[in-house]
Amino acid sequence: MNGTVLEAVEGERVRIYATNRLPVPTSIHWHSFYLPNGMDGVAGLTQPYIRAGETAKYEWTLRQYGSLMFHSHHDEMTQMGMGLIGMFVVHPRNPSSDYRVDRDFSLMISEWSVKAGTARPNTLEMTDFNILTINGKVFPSTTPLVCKTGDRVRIRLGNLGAMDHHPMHIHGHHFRVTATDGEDIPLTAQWPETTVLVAVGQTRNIEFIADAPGDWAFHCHMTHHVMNQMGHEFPNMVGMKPAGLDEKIRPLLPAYMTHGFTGMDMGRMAEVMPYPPNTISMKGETGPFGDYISMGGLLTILKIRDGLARDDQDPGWYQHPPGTVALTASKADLARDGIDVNAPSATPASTAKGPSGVNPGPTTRDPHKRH
Ligand SMILES: [Cu+2]
Repeated sequence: MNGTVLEAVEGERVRIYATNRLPVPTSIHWHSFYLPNGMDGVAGLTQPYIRAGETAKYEWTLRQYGSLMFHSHHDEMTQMGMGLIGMFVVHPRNPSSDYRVDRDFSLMISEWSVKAGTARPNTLEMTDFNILTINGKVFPSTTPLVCKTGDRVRIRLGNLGAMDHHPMHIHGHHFRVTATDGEDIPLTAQWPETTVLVAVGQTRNIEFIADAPGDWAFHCHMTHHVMNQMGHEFPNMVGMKPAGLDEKIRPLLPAYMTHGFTGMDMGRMAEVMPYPPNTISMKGETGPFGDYISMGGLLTILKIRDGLARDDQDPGWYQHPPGTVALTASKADLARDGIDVNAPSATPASTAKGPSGVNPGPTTRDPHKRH
């Protein structure tokens, strides 16, 4: 069910048959819905179990619209941990003119514990989740959010992971949070943001005008949530040169890999050292400049293009207009702006004033810094 989106219209009477193909009992809870208590789907509390092989019937009239969710409400740690979750979008019966958008995306966030080389989520895990997904996929397998320049865009975010809240961050744009848990926020109560926290059990709608062509990252801002296969078992080697260490340890631990002495440049690491079978790469893919995009997990790309057709086609990488990409500074640039990259960074000599008189800060390039 992980990437499933059910859709209906406010005022409709829905009848949903839930067939249990598990070897154990289950139930389905309709999360944030107004409904009769007996349709709420809490196994044992509001209904008998749906036992293995049985089909239950849920039926009620939708008295609301919004971004809502559904999930197993029996043995949640196991069944939700195995992915029995989904989004349920109810559209308004009489949408106001300002409700309409050109693009409407639904992204369900969840998290899994899948140890390297294994094929099944560890549902006993309580804190250490290592695979974080959008609609059941990690970047670069996540679906890009394709928009035409000028489109009004809605992104519906839901989080039915076990433990982690996700500050979802957009690049190059500001949005407004327009709805929480299936209720609209009045226009007068909305404010601009670039990051919205989507806590476990919440939905958030965000809206913005896609006015800047390009490939814009949209991702969780927690740094290990844009990586895969993270774990606690590894020592911190940053700043240390572990020459030959991996080769000595690998006869004892075949998959052993030091996490680098300058950082975890795992994309490149993957090229020289294969992963164990049934294991996802730690990070992304090679981008348009031939360099690796060092993010996986909770990342998708907002691809905005001029004059795009209505149907969602991945237009490939953005072709930047000449002169609009941050490239290596030329000697002439540096000389013109009085930048001496070899000067000690703490002395006044290295902190040349920019044209505006604002101190531009240390000029030494930090290869690990990213926005
Ligand atoms: Cu996160």
